[in-house]
Amino acid sequence: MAIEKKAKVEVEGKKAKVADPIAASIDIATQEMILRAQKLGIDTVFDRAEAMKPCNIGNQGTCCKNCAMGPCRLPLPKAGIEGEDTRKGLCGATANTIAARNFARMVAAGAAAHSDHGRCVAEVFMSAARKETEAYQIKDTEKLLAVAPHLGVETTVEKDGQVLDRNIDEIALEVAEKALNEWGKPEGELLYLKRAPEPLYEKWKKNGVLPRNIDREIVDIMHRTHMGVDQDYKNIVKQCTRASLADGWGGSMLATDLQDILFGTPYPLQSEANLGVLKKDQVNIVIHGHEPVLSEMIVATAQKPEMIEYAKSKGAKGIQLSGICCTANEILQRHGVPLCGTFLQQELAIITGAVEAMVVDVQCIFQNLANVAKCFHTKVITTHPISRMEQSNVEHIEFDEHHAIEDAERIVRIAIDNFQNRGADVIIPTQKNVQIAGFGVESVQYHLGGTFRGTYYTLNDNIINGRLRGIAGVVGCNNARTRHNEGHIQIVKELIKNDVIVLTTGCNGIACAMEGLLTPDTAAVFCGPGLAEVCETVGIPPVLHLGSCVDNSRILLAATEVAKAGGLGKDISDLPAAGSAPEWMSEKAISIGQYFVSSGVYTVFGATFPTSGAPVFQKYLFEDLEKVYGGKWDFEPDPIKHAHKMIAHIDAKRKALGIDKARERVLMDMADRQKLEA
Ligand code: BF8
Repeated sequence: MAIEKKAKVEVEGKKAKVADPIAASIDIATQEMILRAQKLGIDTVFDRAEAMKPCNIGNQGTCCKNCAMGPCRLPLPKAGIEGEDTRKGLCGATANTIAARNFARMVAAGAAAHSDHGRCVAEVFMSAARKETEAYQIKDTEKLLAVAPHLGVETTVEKDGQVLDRNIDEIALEVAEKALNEWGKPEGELLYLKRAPEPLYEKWKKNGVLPRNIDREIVDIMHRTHMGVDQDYKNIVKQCTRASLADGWGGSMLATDLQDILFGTPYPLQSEANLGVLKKDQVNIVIHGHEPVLSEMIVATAQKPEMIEYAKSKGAKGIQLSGICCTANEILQRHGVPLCGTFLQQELAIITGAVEAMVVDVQCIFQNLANVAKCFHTKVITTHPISRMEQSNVEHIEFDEHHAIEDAERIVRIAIDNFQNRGADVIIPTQKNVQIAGFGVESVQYHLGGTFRGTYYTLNDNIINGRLRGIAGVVGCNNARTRHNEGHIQIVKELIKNDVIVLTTGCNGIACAMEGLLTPDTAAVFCGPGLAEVCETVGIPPVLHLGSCVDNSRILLAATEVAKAGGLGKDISDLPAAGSAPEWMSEKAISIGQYFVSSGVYTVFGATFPTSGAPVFQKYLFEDLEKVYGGKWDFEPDPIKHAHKMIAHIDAKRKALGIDKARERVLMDMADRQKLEA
């Protein structure tokens, strides 16, 4: 089939500006596909970012469109603000109020996205616990038994004076009920909050931010940011904290735990990443989105011998599954399915001409996928009732856990049948890298912790003795307003060069995988001497991939384990640790940032920051919040400065803990060694 050139790089008949591929991405495969798209006259997000500039006032967070008297726009005066900030909207809302309301609505949307994903998993979990579906079973009973007590579910029973193990099916059912209840229970507080270090829980309690249930905190934000309600930015931020905690320590953490129980807790495995994972002679199915409930079924179906035979009967050598965004991270972590690319590469996968089907569920899906697919043979298949596309070439196969196997088989067959429609003009970039992924709280403990003590003590010991300077969580999206993957990679490389071990999730994890940073061999090339020594001894990469964005909850729990293991203070805010989202774009990132800050983590964002038009409010986020929760926000678009702000924070925490001298000794040892070698 010849490629039809339907999506033109044109705006109102005029040739639109197109992206310079090299300026748009650091990745050669991405550059190659941007150029190919331009040659074919197909626009991609990179070109659209050139053709359309963002609204400056919206970017600064000071455009209020919460009522029909507006939008009220409060630009920052060119000369800056001297004296009192007198800017206000028609109702009198100040720049602080408007920016805080907009910020809060981002938290609400982000928390809703993560938590609704969690709810969907909890519903499937309930079906599995009730044995209403053959497709899903309780796979990881060890994890079920570990999670149950945190939801107040007993794992043993007393009978005739004896303590006996409780029936697994009963435990699963009660876990399902207790978990689902967290979204809407009428009173009390979220059960998982007590998993946090005690001083942190006490801080939340003292400040009145313990979430009551997940849904309520999101609804509360929508109410208080309605026209004429909360007009005190500090009070609005308080609710941001509550809703974001309901995400990180609620909806996201439940999503992670229940997925692990249903699909298996990840353990390290080998895979590959980048567009080069697509196969010229196989049926390529790309899975994209966030919820792994259907993709788990597609993974199982695509491996069935009868499906592979069916693919062969249509002239293909087999079926190659790969993924984009966080559904990809989910099936990577548990099955080693390769990553096709990050958020910004979704259109580019189709532009190879090699994709038979792109199967999408929810979140981070470009509507333009359907337009790009029109130019090729690719079928775009939506699967989720809340996430459909208006374009007529999109097929909707609504997933239901009660007929999940049939849904998955139908989708895989559509892809196989489509193989014969593939055009001859297929270009698959050769770039791909090997990666070791599949880390989690359990495997980090196994590799870096004390096996016998069952804690993170050995990791702490390496931080105390200075081999490791500290820990960073580097996460989040790509943003077409910055060079694709440049911030991610420069920041991570600078951190590991300075002996900071990196925990990654989301598109940062994919970017690091594409760059080859997720292999133990990387340590000798890019790491400082201390981190290199630890990686070599233990056999781990310096960057540990912990999964999707809901799996940021794994970072919270890993930090909690470090705090509890001893020697590094008592709270997350005491740790030599920092967070980063170099190229964020999603509202989910704001919710994540807020729950990290409220859990005591210094969190730096790159790209842009959505409150820059309200300096007083921004100062509250960047400085004053630290006095409340021990964590604070920061913004730094320059990747190297960004990394060094994190390192400076880590060093300040080391000093406060009195372990800064240990690191100086380690460095002296290295210099001494070098002198000896000379
Ligand atoms: O949830 S990192 S671009 S894919 S939002 Fe989206 Fe951002 Fe990627 Fe995963 Ni997270």
